[in-house]
Amino acid sequence: MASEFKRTLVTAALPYANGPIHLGHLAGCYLPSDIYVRFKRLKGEEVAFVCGSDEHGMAITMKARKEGVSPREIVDRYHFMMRDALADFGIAFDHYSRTSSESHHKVASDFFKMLYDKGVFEARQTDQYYDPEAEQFLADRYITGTCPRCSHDAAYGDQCEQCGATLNPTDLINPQSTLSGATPVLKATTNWFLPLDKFSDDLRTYITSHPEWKPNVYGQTLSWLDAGDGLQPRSMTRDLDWGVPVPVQGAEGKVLYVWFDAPLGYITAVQELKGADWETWWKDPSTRLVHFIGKDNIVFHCVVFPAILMQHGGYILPDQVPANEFLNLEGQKLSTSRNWAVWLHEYLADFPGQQDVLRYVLTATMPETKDNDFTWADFQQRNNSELVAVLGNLVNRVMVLNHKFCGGRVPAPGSAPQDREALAAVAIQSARVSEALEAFKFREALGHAMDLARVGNKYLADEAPWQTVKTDQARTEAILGVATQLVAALAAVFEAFMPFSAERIRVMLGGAPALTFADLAGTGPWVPVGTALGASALLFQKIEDEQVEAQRAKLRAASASNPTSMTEPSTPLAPLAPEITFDQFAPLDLRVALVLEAERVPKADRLLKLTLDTGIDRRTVLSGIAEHFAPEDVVGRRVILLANLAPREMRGIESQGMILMADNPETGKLAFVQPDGELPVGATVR
Ligand code: B3M
Ligand code: ZN
Repeated sequence: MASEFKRTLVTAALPYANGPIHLGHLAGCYLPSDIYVRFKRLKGEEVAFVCGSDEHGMAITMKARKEGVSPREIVDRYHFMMRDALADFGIAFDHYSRTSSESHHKVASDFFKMLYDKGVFEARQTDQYYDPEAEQFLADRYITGTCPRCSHDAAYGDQCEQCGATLNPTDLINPQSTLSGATPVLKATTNWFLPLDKFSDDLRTYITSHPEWKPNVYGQTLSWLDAGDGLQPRSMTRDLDWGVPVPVQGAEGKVLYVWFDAPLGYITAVQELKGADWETWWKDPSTRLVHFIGKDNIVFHCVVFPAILMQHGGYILPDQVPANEFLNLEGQKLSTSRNWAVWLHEYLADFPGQQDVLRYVLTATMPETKDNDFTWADFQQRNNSELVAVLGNLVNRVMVLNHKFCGGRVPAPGSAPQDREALAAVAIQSARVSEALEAFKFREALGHAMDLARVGNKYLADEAPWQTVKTDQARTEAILGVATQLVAALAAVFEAFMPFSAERIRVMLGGAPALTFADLAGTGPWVPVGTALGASALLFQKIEDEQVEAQRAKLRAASASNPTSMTEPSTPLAPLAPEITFDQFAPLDLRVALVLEAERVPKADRLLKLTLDTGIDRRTVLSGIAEHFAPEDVVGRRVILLANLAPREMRGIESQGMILMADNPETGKLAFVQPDGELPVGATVR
C-alpha cells in the first residue's frame, strides 16, 4: 500500500434486494473484495469492509408489482436471504447494512439537502409521461415504446436493449404504460438535476490522476467524458413513491434517484459500524477508499458518485475501483428471468461444505479483464486435478505420514540444501501472491499459491520418506518436518482464497496459529516443532461425472420450464461477446462482393489471394481460408465483405478488406456467409 495511506475502506456493490445471489454476483465483486480484505488483514493492515442491500429503485418496485406484494415485503424477504448466502460463502463483511433503514434515509436525505442548500442542483420543469389510470409518472422501465433509433418495438424509457441507445421516455414512439397498458399523457413535473456537464473538468482531473486503474475501468470512464456531447445533467429525483423522500418543499410524492442514495449506503454502513469514529474512514485523506463492483456500475462509481462527493466537500474520493467484467454460465449470459443461473443456496444444498471449491474455481476463472465462462466441466476438472490432486494430496500425505512415522507430532525440519530450498519457496511464492493481490490480479495470485503446493508435492516425491523410513528414521523425520512446515505456510497462503480449508488445515496441524504475510517472508517454523497433530481428514473430495451432469440437467430443466428460455445448444457455442452499441456497429460497411479470381499465396499455407468485384471497385483481399478451401472452390462465389477495413499488408500484398466467415460449432469447419437469393453485387448489409 502506498505509504500515504493508513487504512483501507473496502466496499462491495450493494446488491438489489430483488432476488437470491448467484455465482455471477459472487465472481463479480463479493469474492474479489473478500479475498482482498482478508489479504490486507494478513498483512496486518487496518481495513473496514462494508456492504448492504440496495432496497430502492425500480428493481424492487417492479418485482413487487409482478408478485402483487408491497416493496417492503420484497426487500425484507431478500435482504436476509442475500446476507445469509454471502455469509455462508465466507464473505466476511464487517457490516452488512440496508438502504431502507431509518439511518440510511437520514444520511441520504441530509446529503441531498446539503447539496440543495448549496445550490448544486438545477430544478427543471419538464413534461413527463403520466399514466392517468395508475395515477403515476412513468419513468425508466415503467414505459415502453418503439425505439426512435432502431425501431425495436419494446424499448424502455431509459434504454433500448436492442441497439443500446440511452433514451428518455419522451423519445419513445407510441409510448405505452407498463403498469396499465394505457397510453400515457404528458404532465408537467419538476425534478432536480445534477449538472454533470459543469463538473467535467474536475472529473477529468480526478480520473486522469488515476492512470493505474484497470484499463476496462479507466477507458470506460473516460469514454463517458469524451462522448459526443460530453456529460449531461442527470436527474437525481424521481416521481415514485418508494425510496427516500426528496427533503425539499414542493417535492411531495418524489423520491431520490436510486443511484443518488445507494452509494451513500456505503457511508451509512460505516456510520453503523464505527459510530463516532466513522469520519476517520470517510474524511481523513489517509484513508484509502476502494470500491469493488461489476462493470455495469462503473459510471456511477467513477463519475456520478465522485461528483456528488466533490460537490459536498470534505469526503475522500474512490482511490481504486477494481471492476470486473461479467461471468457467463455454460456459454450463455447469466439470467435471472430465464433462470440460467447457479444460485448460491442451491449450490450449498448440492455440495454441502464445499464453499471453497466454488471460491477456488470462481477465482481461477474470474472475469478480471474480459467476460469469462463458468462451466461445470471446468469446475469438476479444477476440483479433481488441482484441489484434490495437488493441494489436498499434499496435505493428506503429510498428515498420514506424520501419524505413521513420527508419532503424530510435528518433527523438526531438516537443513539439507534441498530442505532449505523447499522452505525458501514459501517466501518467494507468498511475495508473488502478495504482489499480484496488491494489483488486483486474483487469478495470477491464486496460481502462485497453487505453485507452492506443487513445490511441496515435488519435494515429497523427490525425498520419498516412505523409502527412507526403511533405513533412516532421522532423515524421514527431517523430510516430514520440512513438508509439515510447507503445509502450515500453505494454510496462510490460501487463507484469503479458501478460508474454510485454511482453518481445517490449521485444525489438522493441532490448532496451529494463524500467520501473517510478514511471518511468511521468514524461514519459519510456521507451526511449532513438537505440536501434537490433530486427526487427518480429506480436504477435498473428487467430484464425479454424475454430479456435474446432474447440475447441467438442472440448468436445462430450469431454463426449459421458463417460457422465454432458449433451446439448449447441442454443442458448446462461443460465449456472448461484450455488448456494443449501435454506434459501434453502424460504421461497418458490409456489402455483397463477387470472387473473380483466387490463388494461393507462396509460403503462406493459410492465405488465399482473392480478387473481388464489390460493385464500386475491384480489389484484392487476402483471406485465411486456404486450409479449408481450394482456389477453385471459391471463384464465382458471392460473399459478404467488410469493405471499409483499413488496408493491411501481409506477405508484401495489401489486403483491402475482410470476408465474413462463420465457425461451424458442429464440425469445427469454416463456412462462407452466403448472401440470400439473387442479391446483387454491391448490396449493403446492415
Ligand atoms: N444495486 C446495481 C447492481 O446490483 C446496484 C449497485 C449499487 S452500488 C451502490 O448492479
Ligand atoms: Zn433501439
